[in-house]
Amino acid sequence: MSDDWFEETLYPGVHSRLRIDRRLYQGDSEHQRLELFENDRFGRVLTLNGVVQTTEADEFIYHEMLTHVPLLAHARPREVMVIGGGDGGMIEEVLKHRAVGRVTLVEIDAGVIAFSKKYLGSICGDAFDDPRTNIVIADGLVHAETTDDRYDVIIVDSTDPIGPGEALFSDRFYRACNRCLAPGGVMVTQNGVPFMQPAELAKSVSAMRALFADAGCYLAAVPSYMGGSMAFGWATDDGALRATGLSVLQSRFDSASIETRYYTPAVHQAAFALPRFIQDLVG
Ligand code: AG3
Repeated sequence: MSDDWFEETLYPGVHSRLRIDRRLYQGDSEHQRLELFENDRFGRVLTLNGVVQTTEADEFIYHEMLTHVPLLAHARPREVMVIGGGDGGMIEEVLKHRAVGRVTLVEIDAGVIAFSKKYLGSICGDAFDDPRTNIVIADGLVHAETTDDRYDVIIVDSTDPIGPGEALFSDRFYRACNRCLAPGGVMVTQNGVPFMQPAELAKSVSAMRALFADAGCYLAAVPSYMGGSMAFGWATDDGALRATGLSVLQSRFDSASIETRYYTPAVHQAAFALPRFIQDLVG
């Protein structure tokens, strides 16, 4: 048995380790340090700058909850933008919605896309080559501030707010997303694990609240992001979207005929129920 371990040092005072059963890649892209290894429980594990980004075994939870929740809450999502998400898992899930005409992936690091095509086929499938996929290699903040496109759904699939991901948690970034969101559109964000990163969630949601009529978060526990449930930011000018009823969600889900392993309409609704300490963080 291997005695080689990957140690995540994201949180001061609390590190977590995954055994490296097979080391597949280690190197530096233009923007960050990239590592890929196999763990017998999680399958292939992608890390950027020492932080677990996605694993073959549990990526479905994260990617399904950041796609199907906004896409099914919205009555008619045609134009979708994913910021970050260079592993392709998010666009792969978005493309399952036939109603979506185009998904624009704005990734700062072309190296992550090339790498994922080569090593993470089980996560991205053929999504990068889909005719509805539009890949833009750019800083997400700059793209959101300057694009003439308007999006029905914006999904922020970022790293944590350290290094290249930091700008994607700023007031300026949320303002830019608000600008390029179509009327009735919704933005969702990766907002960290509230038990471990409470201040980050509080800051993001309060920044969103200043710009959008409705802002808050919903939750899902993703095992490889240690520390309990992860929070996903929710921001829209249409306050009715978060209250989309179960029967409406069910009929949209049925007609989309998408197979999921985590998402169900009931899970969608329940994900907005917040434990008291998280409710207190988001006001
Ligand atoms: N990006 C989100 C990783 C966040 C990990 N953070 C944490 N454990 N607090 C995932 C990219 C997958 N497409």
